[in-house]
Amino acid sequence: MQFNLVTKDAASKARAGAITTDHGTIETPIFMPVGTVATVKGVHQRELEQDISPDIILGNTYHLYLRPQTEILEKAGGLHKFMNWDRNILTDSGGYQVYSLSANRKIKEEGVKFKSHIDGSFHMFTPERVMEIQRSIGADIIMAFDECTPYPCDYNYAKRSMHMTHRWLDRCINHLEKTPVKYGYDQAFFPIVQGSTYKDLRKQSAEYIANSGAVGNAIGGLSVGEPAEEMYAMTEIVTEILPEEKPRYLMGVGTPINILENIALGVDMFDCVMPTRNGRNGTLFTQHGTINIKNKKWEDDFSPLDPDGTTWVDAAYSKAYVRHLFTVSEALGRQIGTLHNLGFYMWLVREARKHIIAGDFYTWKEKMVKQMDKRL
Ligand code: PRF
Repeated sequence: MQFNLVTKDAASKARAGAITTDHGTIETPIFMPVGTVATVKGVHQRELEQDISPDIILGNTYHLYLRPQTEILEKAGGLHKFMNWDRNILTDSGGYQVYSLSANRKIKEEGVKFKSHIDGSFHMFTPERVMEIQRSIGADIIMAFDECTPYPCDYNYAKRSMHMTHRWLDRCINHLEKTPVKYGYDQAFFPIVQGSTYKDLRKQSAEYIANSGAVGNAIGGLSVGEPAEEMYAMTEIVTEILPEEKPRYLMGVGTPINILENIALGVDMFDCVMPTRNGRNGTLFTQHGTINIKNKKWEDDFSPLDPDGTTWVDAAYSKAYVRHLFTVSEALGRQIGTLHNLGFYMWLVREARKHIIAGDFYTWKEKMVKQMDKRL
């Protein structure tokens, strides 16, 4: 994996860059649509490739390990072939899903024992096991096994957890060296900064992660319920320390405003279920604010779904029609909502990149944040 910094913004810490892997080039800043179980929910591959066209999507180790299971993915020749996606994929390690999804879990130094949210069966994730699973899935970027602390989190717990995440990182790196790739192409490994909302812990963790010498670095443990200002403060501390010449990935963030604010703080990569999940329940993001398309007020509004939108659904369907589809619970409504939101998120990060390169990112960002902060 290679990262080229193209432009640094003068008025903020925003950067435009390009990551290149064996599955192509990813222009940053980037938003990665979430494809948890080998599908970006509600989107055909042709629509994903042609209408949304992200350079990279995300998959989840936890889900793919439980279903279809690693054995099937190996037989398929890896996740790219299984789902017919030949651009980049990143897999999260399960270090978050285990805590947020499994029915119960026991966290120990050795790893995490958890009960499947699907059939109640017991499983054990260790840093070593998670590296092996991610080799079998075969994503282009794979993540360290970490513990994402909840919010709020008491200082002593956060400190102990952070140190364990650091020890787990060393085990991941050791084991990865001994575990060859399965499908002939390279897999880049990203470690994850933790430390909850404590400045000294964030600083210590960022230093540890920076020293691990990885090709890219991630920031975890944020957007877990803390106020946005606290998230931005933590991002700022961490991006001051993480090496400038390597991509920075802020995990599970966030709203369109969160994304622009964190780009301004030097983050290059984002993922979040928000555009897809909210798209399925009728919450649509636009340049001028957020719409609940199920609202009665759209009942006879025959104007385009999003007059400023760049995805074909934005001009092809009216608000009244999409509202109707949600009212009658038709799958097409959820599909249109998903395409609109993913199209909007991709537009937003591509536009951010253009403005970084043009040199007016900061003023554009300020304007966008103001106009998006509305409910329509
Ligand atoms: N760790 C991992 N994945 C994550 C997170 C984390 O802290 C978050 C936190 N927002 C989202 N996804 N491994």
